[in-house]
Amino acid sequence: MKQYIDLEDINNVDQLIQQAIQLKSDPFAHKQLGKNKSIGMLFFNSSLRTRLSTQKAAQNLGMNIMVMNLNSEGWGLEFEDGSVMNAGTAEHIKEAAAVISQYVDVIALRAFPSLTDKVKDEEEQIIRSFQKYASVPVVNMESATAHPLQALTDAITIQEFKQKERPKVVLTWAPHPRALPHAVPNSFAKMMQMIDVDFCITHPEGYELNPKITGNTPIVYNQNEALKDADFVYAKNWSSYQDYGQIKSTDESWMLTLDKIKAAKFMHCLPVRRNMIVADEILDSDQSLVIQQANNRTYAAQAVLKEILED
Ligand code: AN0
Ligand code: CP
Repeated sequence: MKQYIDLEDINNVDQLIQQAIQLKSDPFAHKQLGKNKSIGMLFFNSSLRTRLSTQKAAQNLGMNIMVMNLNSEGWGLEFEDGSVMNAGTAEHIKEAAAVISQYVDVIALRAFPSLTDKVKDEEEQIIRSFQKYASVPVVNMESATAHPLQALTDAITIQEFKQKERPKVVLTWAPHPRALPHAVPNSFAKMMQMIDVDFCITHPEGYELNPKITGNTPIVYNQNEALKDADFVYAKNWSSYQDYGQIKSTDESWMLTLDKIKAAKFMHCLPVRRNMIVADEILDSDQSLVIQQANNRTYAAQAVLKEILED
């Protein structure tokens, strides 16, 4: 693997899932692979899981780790080509990416969308600029439109817990007080199209994701109908894609309860707002996989870093 910007960078998804499960059973088997190699983890936004699990994954492979919160600790970065830098930004991405590439062997990056400018967000300027000006592989730790490490984690978790060959998986929108990105549902939907599951999406009207991403995936506006006979229920809030970044509904009847999901397993990428997205009764029950899911973040990242180091 040359980079992990999005799910298209995966050569063989089933093999990568199996590799992650293998690494989970023997995390230190490749401790020599990353010897004298470094990863630079650069954050423009908050993180708990991505930061710690990717760090742990790199550590398991014997790598050295450098972490930097670029927004608060670095110089203000300029991304526009040819700009006269007489305002807020102090350093151009051309120098920054080239310099960082001399210190590390892999750059991992988190940069959320503005949610105000759809065109700009979809250009993925930050991660694409790093890809362009860095001379080392770039790993996406959640960009404006994609969270491929999370999606790989989700596929691993479904593989581990499925009880039938082709389980029914439902992605459901759920209410949230703040406008959230589309990265997690985008990547989850794409991943579900790559593995053998019976997949549908449910959300209130007006919450359609990018149709280029949802493709032929069935969209059901009636949540209860969508949830019928589900094996896995994946909850996530996102803001409107059509009316970009807007909150069109906070309808609390979309919150997940045990009564709604019946015997299905519950998944969420975390962090989750309790009794907003999902009731305590689910998160505190054995049906919730969120903790096991978060554990798999380590092995998803480790499988990806291993392939990058081997390449
Ligand atoms: C972020 C999101 O929805 O993209 C990160 C999730 C992994 N969530 C929040 O901002 C709450
Ligand atoms: N799921 C996830 O990416 O969590 P963090 O935002 O805490 O990294």
